[in-house]
Amino acid sequence: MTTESAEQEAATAQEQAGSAIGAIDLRSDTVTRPTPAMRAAMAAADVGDDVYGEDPTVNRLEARAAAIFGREAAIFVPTGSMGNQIAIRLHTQPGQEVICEARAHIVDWEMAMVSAFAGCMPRTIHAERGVLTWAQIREKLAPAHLYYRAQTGLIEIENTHNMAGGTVTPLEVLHEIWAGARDAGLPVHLDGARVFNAAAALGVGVRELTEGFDTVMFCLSKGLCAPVGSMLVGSRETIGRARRYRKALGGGMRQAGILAAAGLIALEEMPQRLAEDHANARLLAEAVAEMKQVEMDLSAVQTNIVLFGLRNGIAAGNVVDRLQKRGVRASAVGPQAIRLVTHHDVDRAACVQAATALQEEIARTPA
Ligand code: TLP
Repeated sequence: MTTESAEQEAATAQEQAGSAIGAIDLRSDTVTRPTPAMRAAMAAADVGDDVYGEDPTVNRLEARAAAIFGREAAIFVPTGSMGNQIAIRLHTQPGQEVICEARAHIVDWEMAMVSAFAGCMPRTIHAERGVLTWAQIREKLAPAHLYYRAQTGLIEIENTHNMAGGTVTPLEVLHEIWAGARDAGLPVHLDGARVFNAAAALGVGVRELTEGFDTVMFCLSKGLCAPVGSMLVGSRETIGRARRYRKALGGGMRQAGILAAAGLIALEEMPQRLAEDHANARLLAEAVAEMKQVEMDLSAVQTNIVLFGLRNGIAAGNVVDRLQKRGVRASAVGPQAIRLVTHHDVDRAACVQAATALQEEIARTPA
């Protein structure tokens, strides 16, 4: 077989399989691939055994993350889920409650580890657009004098809020939560998987946006394009204890500097371009918002996520299947709900193309 026909065959197979490669992949910003600069840095990374604390590139990444967030320490973890679960375990005792929003990632997508690992129960609150307020949280605090009631151990906030559609919790709302939690003597953890998106949308720095949290988890592997990795930042004492839990969960990586090298570029160079993703999300949202088959609140589209409902019994799965045949990938996140996520690997032209495909396929899909 000639090289040309082998390539042709691979391309056809890929097309038939609906492969993400070559498609306009709006399923998530987790699909971003490392940039050429990241690949070069990974190849050249200086490494050592990080379980011995001897990987210079991991140490550099942790120091930079701590400095950027204005904290004493940071730890590199393989995933955002692991970072969140370590934090929850750190702040709580088995038998306590964790107050969080009803659609929080720690509830829906972290394999019940709040219960299985920390031994706690999520005490959920449905908040409009996923934005929890101190007034709502205060109502759910377990009164400390009731010895026969599970006690509140932790408050958890997600900013941006993924399943509410990438919505942003503003700084003044956070200030109230931080002050209330401090008065109540409760720790607050941030699932900041996309905190750089929140910061870009609000026009504030991540340090200011997170200063009142006891711990912050953020992902390098989503819109910031690193292939793998998240960070947990906090006090020296807290992060010291986090190292034990990371190891317990099997997250003690060895020459992890290969990954941290990409993480450093993600942290230093990629946040600056997130506004582009937000503008592209806006373009997609505006393309479908006015359709009679679509239910969407445009003002809830604040960052790189577009979440919308379908009316008239149109199944999200059917729309997603039709889009895939046209080389556009989207996620059905409910029987009649679709999520689109913009990122580095889909440029403006791709989003324009996706917007047309969306309009046509939503209009054509029968109920
Ligand atoms: N989110 C993924 C899926 O798990 C839903 C996605 O495609 O959006 N916190 C938040 C708010 C997240 O959105 C995610 C991943 C995580 C934590 C977990 O990160 P990883 O995937 O690194 O464990």
